[in-house]
Amino acid sequence: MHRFVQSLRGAAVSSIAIGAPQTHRARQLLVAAMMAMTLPAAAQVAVTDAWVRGTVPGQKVTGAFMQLKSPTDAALVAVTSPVAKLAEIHEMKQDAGVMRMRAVDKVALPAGKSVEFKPGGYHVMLMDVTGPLKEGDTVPLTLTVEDRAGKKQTLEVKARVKALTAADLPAHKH
Ligand SMILES: [Cu+2]
Repeated sequence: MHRFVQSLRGAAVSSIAIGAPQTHRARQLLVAAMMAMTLPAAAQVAVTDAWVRGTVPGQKVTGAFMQLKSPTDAALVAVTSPVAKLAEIHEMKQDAGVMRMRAVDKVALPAGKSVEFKPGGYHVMLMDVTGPLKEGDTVPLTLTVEDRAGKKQTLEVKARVKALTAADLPAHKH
């Protein structure tokens, strides 16, 4: 009986002894793999102050705004969000004295320069919004950024919904 317990204990100890380094090694490999995947992205574009303008029931269109800063020359080429069936990158500017917005294929993110998406300028137009967005809600956005070599990376961003009146988004004219 005593021997049986001894051998059991021995087995348990040896399995821990074998198990621990394996787990540790597996973790190291996992961390290495994760770093290999996320390092280029982490060194990529910083997104700050991401927010979405709130909507009222029935409102299908709103804007998302943020600041983007890339350490290397890059461009924002696409945005998607689960709250909108379609998201476009828009630019708003004066055209013969009238403020107009138009969809653009990409927005250049020059190295080290902060590029602002704001009401009256570049913005992400969320269209066919699936439901009302209330102040304090979080809207996930997936940004696709392309580097100069044409390599694409995606960034997950959580944008906070601000009240409808938070900033004035000029009338939507296309
Ligand atoms: Cu727009």
